[in-house]
Amino acid sequence: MFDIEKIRKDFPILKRDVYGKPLIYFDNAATTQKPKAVVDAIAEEYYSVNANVHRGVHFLSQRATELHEEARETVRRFIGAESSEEIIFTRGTTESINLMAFSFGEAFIKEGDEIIISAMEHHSNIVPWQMTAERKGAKLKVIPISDEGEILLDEYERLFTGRTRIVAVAHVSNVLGTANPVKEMIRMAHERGVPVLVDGAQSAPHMPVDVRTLDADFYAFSGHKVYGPTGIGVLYGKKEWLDRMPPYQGGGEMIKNVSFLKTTYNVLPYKFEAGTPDFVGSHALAVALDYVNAIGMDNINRHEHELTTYAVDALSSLKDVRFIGNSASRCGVVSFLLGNVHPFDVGTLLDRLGIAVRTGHHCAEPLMHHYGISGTVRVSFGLYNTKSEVDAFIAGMERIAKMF
Ligand code: C6P
Repeated sequence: MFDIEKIRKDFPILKRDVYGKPLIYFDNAATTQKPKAVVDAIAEEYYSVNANVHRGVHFLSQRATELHEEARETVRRFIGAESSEEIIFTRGTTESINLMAFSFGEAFIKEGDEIIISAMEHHSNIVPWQMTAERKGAKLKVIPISDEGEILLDEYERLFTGRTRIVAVAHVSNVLGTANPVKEMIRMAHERGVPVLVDGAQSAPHMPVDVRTLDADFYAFSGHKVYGPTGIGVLYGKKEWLDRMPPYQGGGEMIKNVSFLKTTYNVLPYKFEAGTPDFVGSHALAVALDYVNAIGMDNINRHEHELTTYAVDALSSLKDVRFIGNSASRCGVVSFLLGNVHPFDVGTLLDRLGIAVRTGHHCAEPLMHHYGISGTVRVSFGLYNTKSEVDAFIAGMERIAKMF
């Protein structure tokens, strides 16, 4: 049962006012609010367990290590990976992709090789690859998209050559909301022996994800977007790839033996986890994943889909609203412009009504160039949002439209 009133009670922040108005939080693609269970887990671990992991023989260290490794197992189950060796804890999606761009780049990308990304990528899935391309003398190729905001699969297919080494693509666009056909894209890449990294920052919070069904070689997501804490994220990689990739950073956990002559590296996944990991964050992330699992990712997906359709229909009835992205597969995100009104003005006026939305380029400047705009107003839903919140937002938009 998806009991929205019960769910909302789990998020203390939703009770607060902003400028004397009840908070309506529609900026979930940037970060989600945290259920009490997650905040409590963080406090509880600091109050009663805190000790460094994998280092101590003492009770607290053993217990902290257990929680950290249980969290890895929870993540493994959440994304359907085969082994917890394939789950690397990072600081978030950005660090996961940087790890990939560096380490995969070192092992497999040479001068003249090619990397494929799409026109709708977040900067975090563009810049690390540009850096690799620069370092290695490789070339970045970009999959074009339609005006509806969908990947053009024929064009994608045409980009492959004998020099293609990797495809890195968003599962769901943080601006357009488009859920890309990544399973099909992975199949097409695999036919040519090319691995695929899926940027799951905007899919992990909104839909059931099974990396083995997708056959994704790599999948990255952030804890803070899936109701967990900031500062923790995940890179999933198939063992056969990770085994062949060099470490990303040196020190601490990633080491087996050190001498001044030669250092040997730890086994997976520790080879990629230098220094003290965010063991409190990993446990709190697991609590967040247990929380969403208890509600059911299918139920969350259905609820958010209803809200998205409802919001799109209501916005369509307003004069002068232009949607940026209009894919049938839209998932939890609606971007739009109101006539010639600057997105920043719309966002500021909505804010005064207690409604938090994001405005600007959403860290996807090349996508803005594609549409010839400088930014959008973006509404993004989470599991606790309601239709009556959407009604309040539409009423706010009607007022703003009249003002201009
Ligand atoms: N997008 C947004 O408001 P980090 O910051 O590492 O947790 O996630 C980066 C990232 C990578 N890929 C996609 C598709 C994303 O949406 C994001 C983060 C936020 O849209 C903050 S810019």
